[in-house]
Amino acid sequence: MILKDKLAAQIPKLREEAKNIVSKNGSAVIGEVTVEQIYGGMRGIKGLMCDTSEVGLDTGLIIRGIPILELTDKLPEEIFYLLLTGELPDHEGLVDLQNELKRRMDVPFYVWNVINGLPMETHPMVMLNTAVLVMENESFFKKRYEEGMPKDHLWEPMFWDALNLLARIPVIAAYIYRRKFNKGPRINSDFSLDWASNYARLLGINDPDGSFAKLMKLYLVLHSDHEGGNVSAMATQTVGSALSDMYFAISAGLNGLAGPLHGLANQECLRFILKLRDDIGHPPSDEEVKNYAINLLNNKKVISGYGHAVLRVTDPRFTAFCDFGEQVMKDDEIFRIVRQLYKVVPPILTEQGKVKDPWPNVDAASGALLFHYGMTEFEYYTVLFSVSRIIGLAAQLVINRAMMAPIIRPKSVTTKFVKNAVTPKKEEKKVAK
Ligand code: HAX
Repeated sequence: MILKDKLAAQIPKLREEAKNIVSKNGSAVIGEVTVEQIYGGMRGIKGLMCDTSEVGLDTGLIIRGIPILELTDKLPEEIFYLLLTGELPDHEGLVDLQNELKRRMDVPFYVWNVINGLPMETHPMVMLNTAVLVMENESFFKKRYEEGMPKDHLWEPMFWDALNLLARIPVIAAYIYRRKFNKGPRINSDFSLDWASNYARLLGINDPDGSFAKLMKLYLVLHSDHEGGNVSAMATQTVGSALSDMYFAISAGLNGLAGPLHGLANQECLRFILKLRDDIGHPPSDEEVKNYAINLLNNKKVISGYGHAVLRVTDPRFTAFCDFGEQVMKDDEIFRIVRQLYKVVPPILTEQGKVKDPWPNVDAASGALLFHYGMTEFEYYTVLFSVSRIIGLAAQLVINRAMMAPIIRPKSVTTKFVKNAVTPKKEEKKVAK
C-alpha cells in the first residue's frame, strides 16, 4: 500500500534523526517548570513530542507546517496521509488509501448487538466508546505483540488497526445517530463516495444541494488533530505508551473528549446559544446579547466556545466555520447569534481581566452550522468531533510506535516537596541578610 510503503521508507531516517538529537544534546535545557505550572495543569510545560501538528499561540493549528486555513478544501483522508508522512498524497496515493478504507468498512455484527443492548438514555459518546472498546479483540497490534513481534516492527500492526478503525468509525457513528434519535434503519454505504461524504449519507440528513456533505468534509478536516498536549491526545498517547493497543488507547482519549471543557463543549455551546435565544424570546439585539453574557459572567458561569488553554487569537477553525456559514446560511437566526457573540464577548472577557484568551474557539460556531441542517440533537456533536479526532489520535499512535517512544511517566511531587523547594535554604537566608 502506497501510504504504508512511504511511511516505512521514512521511519529509519526519523529514528536516526531522533537518536542523533538525543545523543548530541541529551542534557540541553529547553525549558523550566514553575510552581504555577505544576498547580496549573502543566500549562505551557514543554514535555511531549508530537510532529503531526502544532498549535501556535497566535497562529492556531498548523498541520505539518501548513496552516489549517490552507487545508480547508482537502479531504479528511488526505489529512490522515499528511499527518502520517508530512506530505499530501497525489491522486494515486489518495485513491489507494480510499480503497483500503472501503475494503475495511464492514462492521462486525457484535458491535451492532452491543450498541442495541445499551439503554436508549445512554449518551452517544458512551455508545461510540463502547463500540470502539468492544472491537479490541480484533487488534492486530495485540496479536503481533503476543506473538513476540520485535518492537521496531510494532508500528505496522498499529497502522492496520488505524485503517480498520478509521474505516469503520463513520459507519458506527452514523448508526448511533440513527438509533439514538429514532431516525430509521441503518443506511448502506455508497462505495463511490469519499469517507466524509459517505458519513454524511449514512447520517441520513436531507441534503438536496450537497452542502451538508461539504460541511462534513470541512468539519472532519478541522477537528482532525490539535498537537499532543490536549486532554484526548495526551490520554491516548499515555495509554498507547504502555503498549496498549489502538482500541484501548483511543477509548481513553474519547473519555477525555467527552468532558465539557474539551470535546463536549460544542454540545454545551449550542445549548447556551439556544437558551440565550429562548430567554430573550426574540431575535436579540447586540446590546441584549452583551447584557446576557455579562449576566452569565456575574453568575460565575463560563461562556461556552470562548477561551483556550493554548490559543491567544481567534481560532482559525472558528474562522473557517464562519466563512462557511456566511456562504451558506448568512440569515440563519442561530448563526446570526454566533456572529453577535463574536462581536460582543471578546471585549467583555478582556475587560473582566481573568481569561487569558478572550477569543472564540472551534466550538463557538460548529453547532450552529449543524443545527441549520436539522441536526438538532446536540448530544451527538461530540461524536462528530470524535470521528474526526480519531484521524489525528490514530496517526499519532502509529508514529509514536514507529519512533519506539518509551512509556510516558513524568514525575509527580508532593505539597511538602513544593514547600521545601520554594523555602530559601539557610545559607541563602544568610546571604539575603
Ligand atoms: N468564560 C468565563 N470564564 C472563563 C472562560 C470563559 N469562556 N474561559 C476561561 N475562563 C476563566 C477560567 O474559568 C478561569 O477562572 P478561575 O481562575 O476563576 O478558575 C480563568 O478564566 C482563567 O482561565 P484560562 O487560563 O484563561 O483558561 P484555562 O486554560 O484554564 O481553560 C478553557 C481553558 C477552554 C477550559 C476555558 O477557557 C473554558 O472553560 N472555556 C469555555 C468552555 C469551552 O469553550 N471549551 C472548549 C475548548 C476548546 C476545546 O478543547 N474543544 O475541544
